[in-house]
Amino acid sequence: MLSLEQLNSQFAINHELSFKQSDGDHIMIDIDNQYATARISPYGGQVLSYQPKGQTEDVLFLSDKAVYQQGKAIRGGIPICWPWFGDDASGYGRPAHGFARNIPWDVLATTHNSDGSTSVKLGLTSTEESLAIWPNQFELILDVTVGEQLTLALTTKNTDSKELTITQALHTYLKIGDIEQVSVVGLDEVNYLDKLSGYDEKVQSGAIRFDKETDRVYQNVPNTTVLIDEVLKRTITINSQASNSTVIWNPWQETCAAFSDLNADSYQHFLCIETANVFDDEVTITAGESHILTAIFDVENN
Ligand code: TA6
Repeated sequence: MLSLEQLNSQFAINHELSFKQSDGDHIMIDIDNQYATARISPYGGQVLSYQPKGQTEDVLFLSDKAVYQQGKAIRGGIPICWPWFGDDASGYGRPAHGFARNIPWDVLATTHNSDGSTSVKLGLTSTEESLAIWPNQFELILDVTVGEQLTLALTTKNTDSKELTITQALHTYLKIGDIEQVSVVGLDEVNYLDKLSGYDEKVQSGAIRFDKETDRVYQNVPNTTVLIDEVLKRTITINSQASNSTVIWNPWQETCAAFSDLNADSYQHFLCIETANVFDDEVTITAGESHILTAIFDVENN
């Protein structure tokens, strides 16, 4: 990993993008352009903040008890769950949601785009350590564009001589005014697996509202999911590409209390809407090929 000085010398963009030492031992990328402010952590390849200039609240939730230490996932923003989603099925005691969110990524490029938006390219490649827990050569690229919209494109390149299979999620924590005054539309009539009832298969009826712990994997999903926030008086539209699953998660009060990196009332102020390919929607990539998972976030005031 380059030093703070080297990063700023190589990648800073005058008055638009700079690198800062943050709490803990992480270096952050801070962006401030005509459209929005944002913060990206090269550790974990994780967008932590995105606030369009017309918004009084960040679009993303970031816990004020998040831990910024090597090996620990940062609680909030958009964690990258890769190359597996959920608990380690292998039983080797590998970290839940894969290893990409628990290690530093390289800064590959920063760009001031002609439309005034700002792009950042981060990369992760297989190493002896990764091969020891996941025997596949890979290159993982995250392209983030901060503008009128927030766009993330996660490219998995199979640089091995054999096919590889992944499950993945952009595990987005959206900041909300009150969990009991939001609704999610766009998943009506879609089948989902309910983690809280043994992954029973159910069918969504109408908009999703929340009055208890919710942990669902929607499958064969449409490309657009919408969050309507009656308190913050805004609508967040998520358009995805190459995503067949959407995970909807809120821990509610009891489960939330068990997280040391969340406050007791945090559950009231975030909802995870995750752009994913998980369980049956796993992705197999032949040698030399790539897969790109994309999510585009659009915010409008109501
Ligand atoms: O995406 C939902 C979920 O899998 C929940 O079951 C819960 O485990 C959540 O992710 C948080 O996981 P983490 O490993 O980030 O604490």
